[in-house]
Amino acid sequence: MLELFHAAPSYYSMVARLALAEAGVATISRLLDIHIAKQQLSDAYRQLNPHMTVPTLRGPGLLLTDSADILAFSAHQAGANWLDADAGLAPAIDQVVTDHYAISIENLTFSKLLVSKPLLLPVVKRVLGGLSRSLEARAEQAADGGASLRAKAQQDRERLAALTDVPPAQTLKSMREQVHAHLCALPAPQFEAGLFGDRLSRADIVVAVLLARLSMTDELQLLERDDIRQWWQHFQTRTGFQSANIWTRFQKRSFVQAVIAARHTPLVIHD
Ligand SMILES: N[C@@H](CCC(=O)N[C@@H](CS)C(=O)NCC(=O)O)C(=O)O
Repeated sequence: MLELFHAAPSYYSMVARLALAEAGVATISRLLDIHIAKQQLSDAYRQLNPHMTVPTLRGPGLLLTDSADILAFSAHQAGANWLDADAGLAPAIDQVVTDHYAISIENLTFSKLLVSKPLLLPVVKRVLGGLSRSLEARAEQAADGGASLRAKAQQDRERLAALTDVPPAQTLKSMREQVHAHLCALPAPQFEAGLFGDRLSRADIVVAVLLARLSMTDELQLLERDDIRQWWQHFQTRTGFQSANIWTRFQKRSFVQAVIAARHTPLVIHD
């Protein structure tokens, strides 16, 4: 049986959850608290996923540590049920997926948050600054030399720089432009079908999760196309979508429940 290590509110976990659900791949849910207990930074999880991010998919002879790989795995499992199997459509589907992954969801989400709540900036600075210092300190003591911890510390410094070197309003403006261009370039879907035809593809998965995030951050006005709006309305009624716990708004209660549930996740990573 496959195990999916993920976090309830995490964007890339949602990509993995939706892809696996729509492809009909069953997994055991292993919830992590990446916000408060920061279980992704534990040594146990680091051995599984050196990037210390969610999602991770593990099974017999399988270890995928990036949502794009889990998405590709799901497409492979779905076979002819997804349009990725159609060689003629593959380049166009790839293009949508590549353009999607070129969007920094973190910059979009955080710049919006900081524009709406500027008083949070010192808190974000303190948290990210503290994190990189503690990762560096752990790297000094790490039995394996601590390369992955140093890389993560560097990533946190870069995250901080992205939020502080450029005013959040300016970041938000350029993120809006990028997302708007991405949505404008999507193909014209048929109603009640996939973006590329009569079945789903990896493109449907990433666009659905992106629209869910736009909805959660109150940025859905970036979607000006009626055809994609209709596709999105219908997509949300799918059983796969409903079972994948895709957040279209911030769910305070679910957030707390997931944090509590994550305490019971066995983080003994090695069998
Ligand atoms: N490229 C990775 C990015 C994963 C990622 O950044 N996940 C976020 C949650 S959406 C995370 O784990 N953040 C916690 C951290 O970086 O410490 C993927 O697509 O899986």
